[in-house]
Amino acid sequence: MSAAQVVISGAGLWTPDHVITNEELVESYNAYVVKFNADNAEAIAAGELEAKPASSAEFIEKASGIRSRYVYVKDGILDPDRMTPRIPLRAEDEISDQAEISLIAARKAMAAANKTAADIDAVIVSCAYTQRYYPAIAIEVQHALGIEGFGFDMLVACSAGTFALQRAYEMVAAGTARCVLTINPELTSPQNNFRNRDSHFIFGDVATATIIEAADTCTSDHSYAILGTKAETVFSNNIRSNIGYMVNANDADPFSEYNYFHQEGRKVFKEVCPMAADHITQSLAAAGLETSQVRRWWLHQANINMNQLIAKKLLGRMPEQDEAPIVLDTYANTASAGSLIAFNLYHEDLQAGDYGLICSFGAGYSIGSLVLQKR
Ligand code: CO8
Repeated sequence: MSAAQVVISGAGLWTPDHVITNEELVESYNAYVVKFNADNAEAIAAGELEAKPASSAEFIEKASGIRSRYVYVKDGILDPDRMTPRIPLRAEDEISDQAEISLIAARKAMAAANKTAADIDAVIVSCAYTQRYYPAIAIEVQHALGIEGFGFDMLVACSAGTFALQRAYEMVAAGTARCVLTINPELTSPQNNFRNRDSHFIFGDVATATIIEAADTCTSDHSYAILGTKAETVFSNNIRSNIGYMVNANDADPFSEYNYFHQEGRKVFKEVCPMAADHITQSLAAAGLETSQVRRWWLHQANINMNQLIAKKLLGRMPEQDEAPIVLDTYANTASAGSLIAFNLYHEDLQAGDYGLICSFGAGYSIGSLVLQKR
């Protein structure tokens, strides 16, 4: 028995209402630095502590391509005495923050795919962090939408989006689910260390959702056959976030640098770019394609220079925005959702037969790709 042809038939995007520009972010960071250096003047003068240097909006845009980011809650982030969003704790009978934003993206994806709750058999919530361990956010979303079947959460940092799509693809191909809803509610701002100059500008909040189903049930106006998938992980300590349920048992400070996101950005850049280019070449070759045949590249959105370098390795030239759309200028790095924001915003114009590739790369290291063809 041959496996069913599997398609992506709908995509949904939730973009937060609040924007923080580089200029706003740098103004608040620099106010924090002035205060920190004044408060610690004696220790700095005695050589016991290093003075913190100022950040700059020009550096951020040049080094990353990021100009602004969306945030779920802006209140608190720019307050030099707080530097983290103020998100009120919700009661257990209220919907959780991540389920709420998941639902907005999920309903859009379901509408795009012409699906109701009755059509869907499984929900996967997959992202860099979930706000609690159980009950799974996916089960809360499943319940809110009235979906029967099952749901589960998975975490694979930057590749949580592509890896979830691959698991959904396998379920539909195997016939264990007719239709799967995958969601990436990336609430990065609570884990972003806004007091760290190297990384305070990197992340933004967003949620994306995708519908995966068998081709023979698909009635969507814009559907993409999945021609191949590839997942790859190689252990690296260069991107870490250590916050977890052991924090009290460890007598550790939950707000230490160790517990927030931190990275060796240069090393990541140097190591991940060639890995991603090789991965993509292999992924396309396995589907019988060459890079020149790919009409659109929905690449991970961490750093514009990374995307240009990877595209240049693949194409031998700089890509046009129409070929490899950049969304990180306004969304920043949204962990696993980046390539899927690009897919959401730039997929309807492709012609039947056009090839495209979704690829994520980042912490783990983890790299995931799907080769698609517009139907
Ligand atoms: N303002 C001004 N100057 C600065 C700043 C700043 N904000 N930051 C650094 N500098 C200075 C440095 O001190 C350095 O000065 P000097 O040359 O005198 O030492 C100079 O600028 C250059 O610094 P870097 O070498 O650090 O700068 P880069 O050009 O390498 O750019 C980047 C830094 C942008 C971080 C770049 O290295 C990069 O993008 N690397 C790739 C990173 C990447 O993709 N990481 C993946 C992270 S995301 C992920 O994996 C998933 C996690 C998901 C969730 C997270 C939720 C929070």
